[in-house]
Amino acid sequence: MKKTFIGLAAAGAMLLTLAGCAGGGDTTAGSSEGPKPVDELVVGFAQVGAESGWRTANTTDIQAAFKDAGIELKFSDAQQKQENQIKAIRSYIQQGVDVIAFSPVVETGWDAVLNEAKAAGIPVVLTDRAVDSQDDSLYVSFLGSDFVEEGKKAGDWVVEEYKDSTDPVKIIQLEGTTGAAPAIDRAEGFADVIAADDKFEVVASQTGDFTRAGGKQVTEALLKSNPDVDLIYAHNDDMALGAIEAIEAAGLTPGVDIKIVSVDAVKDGMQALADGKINFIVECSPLLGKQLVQIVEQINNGETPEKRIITEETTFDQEQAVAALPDRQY
Ligand code: GZL
Repeated sequence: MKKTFIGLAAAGAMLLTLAGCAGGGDTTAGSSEGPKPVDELVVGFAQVGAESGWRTANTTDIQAAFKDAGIELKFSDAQQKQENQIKAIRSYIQQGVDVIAFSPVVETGWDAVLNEAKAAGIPVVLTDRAVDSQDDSLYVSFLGSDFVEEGKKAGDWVVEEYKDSTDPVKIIQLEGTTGAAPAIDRAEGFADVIAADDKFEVVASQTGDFTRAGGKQVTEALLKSNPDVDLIYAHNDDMALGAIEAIEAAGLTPGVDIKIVSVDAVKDGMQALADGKINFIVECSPLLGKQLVQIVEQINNGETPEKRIITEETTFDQEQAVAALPDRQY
């Protein structure tokens, strides 16, 4: 699935428009007016929802970063519904904000509203998740993780963990929100790596929508039809934590009878990892606030931000989780 990024020329043209805009909207006084005072900037942020510990940490970090920068942040929670995010973006356009930022709940269906923002001369920044658009003039920058790489890191751990096993390794995959970039890409990266050996078999794969309740429900159902599963690959910690509840309810020991590999490394996931109920977690940092503020300030100054900014992140085994927990920010 091709994800494209803005050509620098188009980005530059959009930035010049903003630098002259009096608060976004349709007044384009050209770049002669220079940047607006930071305390007059207004940014509209359309958040996915509050579905997971990761999302809550992401929201908290972004709100704190804009408060510290003295930049007004208008915030909306779409409750994981694309139509609500589109409504919020349209509202920000109407209000004539200076920059719109959002984390697209799913990859497709954004061209119309992003073209409306472009027509209004309001630059758009993607945070966290990507859109799958053929039109590379619709956003200035995309700040977030490489989810394919995260899936590969999870797969690498599984291949290493079972390198001496000659028996089949049966895997249940708990997918994130259907159509969301992290769900699509984490599945792709993981599948690419475990394809190296046909002893690995994904016997079932189903969405738990990135929620703890979803992870528990799906795991309960899939354990009934796959009682001999060896490992669960969860696209996020919240679904892994739900799977732990289901595994324990089935009288089995998570991390031992059924191993679990997950993504995010939020505090509750790291605690389960330290407790031996999860075996490995690939970090996905939600701390995007400061970098998003920097992108907004660059836009305001008529500079061209990087079109793709990949967040830095690592991985944790059980021992590393014990050591890292005391200092975890989220
Ligand atoms: C990843 C983010 C995902 C997290 C989930 O960047 O979009 O959404 O992995 C969250 O926990 O719900």
